[in-house]
Amino acid sequence: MSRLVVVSNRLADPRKPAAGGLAVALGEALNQTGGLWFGWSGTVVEGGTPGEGELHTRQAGAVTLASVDLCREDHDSYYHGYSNSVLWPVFHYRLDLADFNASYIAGYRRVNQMFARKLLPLLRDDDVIWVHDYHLIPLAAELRAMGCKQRIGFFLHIPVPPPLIMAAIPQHEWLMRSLFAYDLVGLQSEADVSHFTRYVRNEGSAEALDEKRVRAFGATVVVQSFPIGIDVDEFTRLTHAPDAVETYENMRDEYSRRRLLLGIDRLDYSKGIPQRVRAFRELLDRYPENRDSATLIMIASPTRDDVNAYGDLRQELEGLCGSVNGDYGELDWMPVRYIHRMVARKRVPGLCRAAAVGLVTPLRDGMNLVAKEYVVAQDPDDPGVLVLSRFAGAAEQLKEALLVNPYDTQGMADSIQQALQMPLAERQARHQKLMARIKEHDVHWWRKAFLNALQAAEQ
Ligand code: GDG
Repeated sequence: MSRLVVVSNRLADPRKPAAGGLAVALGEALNQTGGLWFGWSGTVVEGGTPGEGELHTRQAGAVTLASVDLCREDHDSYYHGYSNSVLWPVFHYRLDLADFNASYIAGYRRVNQMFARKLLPLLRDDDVIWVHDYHLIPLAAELRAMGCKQRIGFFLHIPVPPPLIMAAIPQHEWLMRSLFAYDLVGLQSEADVSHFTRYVRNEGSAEALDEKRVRAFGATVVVQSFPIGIDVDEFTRLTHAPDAVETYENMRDEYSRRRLLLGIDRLDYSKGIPQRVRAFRELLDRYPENRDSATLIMIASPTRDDVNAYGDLRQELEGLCGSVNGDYGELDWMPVRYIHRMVARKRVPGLCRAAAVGLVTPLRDGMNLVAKEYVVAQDPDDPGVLVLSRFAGAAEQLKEALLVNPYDTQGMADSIQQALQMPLAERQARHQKLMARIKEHDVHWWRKAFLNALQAAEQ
């Protein structure tokens, strides 16, 4: 069996439970092959030299963790700049929030080149390399330029935008051409595959060789969707562990007369959080029977605070929550409970189980794992209802959720009302179907499907 090498912006120690489903699933594969995980150490060196960073290696069981530091200038232009102020907003269709500062691209290239330079000497001839996400799109091209012949696959965790949105990025052609240095490009959904192929047809004069192989820019790549899943067994275990049970019971007792609606996201503008509060306000307005009853718990954990658009979002959300509470709150009932902190992972399933409605309403999302976690945490005998944005990658799979358009405030309020009123038999039937699909396509399926396709991709 070839050794697996995983490359991602950040590393996680796969043995630590806080690492999350993805890290655990990758860790499992790395452990089987005695693998290597390579990425940024998380350390920013003030005043360091651009394009240079110290390499640290340590052993975590059978896995070698190799990481490099970034100097301040590289970090700001590669990470905050090109990755999170250009690629993240544009790939989520938010041209209005993109900051096309011309200096960012140099840092992005420099860090990808440095990653390639530091990784190359650590590689063995029969390694299989799996690169993750938008921070590292040009990594394979940089590795190939240095003579790397190993199989390299890429998985993009965020959406691929339609061609004309992609074309707004000044370096769009270079980025898309870079993807053709991989042997396999994995995307979250069929919509993403279709955007990718349409782009290369328009801009790269692609010929599709068969269903999955695309030839453009003088190279051939296999492009396929691999919808990412969660670790269902692990999340089920967490749901029945004492911390989650305690959280569930506390919530149930505290809100015994009330119905809980839950949102859990990073406080990111792609997640449609203000739209959700507006729909909730509309629910209280149009369906007054929910006043003094329906309570929206919104956990919006801090993220990328240094990027301007995130501060603006926080302010907008605080204003919205304050106004709903001011207009509808009673002495003993606050309609919105907004928490701008990270909740401990072990409490998340308990919160999900206590909520009659799970609100997952992104404006655009690669997949959205919270949707799957919410379903898995439910009591199958008395399950809650998932209200899911049609613009989440997960909507391609989770058809039995109530699919909503987060831009349509009234429509979303109506769907939330429908969820709150749904008869038990219908809730059970929908939950059963959702569960079956989430189980079948869990994170282990995802990892195996990707790695099998990478092995099979002709070089
Ligand atoms: C990217 C793509 C794609 C959230 N708040 C708290 C907390 N979380 C956990 C959730 C879930 C994870 O973080 C978020 O996963 P998502 O999939 O929803 O979103 P992104 O972070 O944007 O991830 C996305 C994913 O990559 C995988 O490919 O699905 O589309 O954008 O597990 O539960 N966890 C804890 N406290 C919180 O407050 N402990």
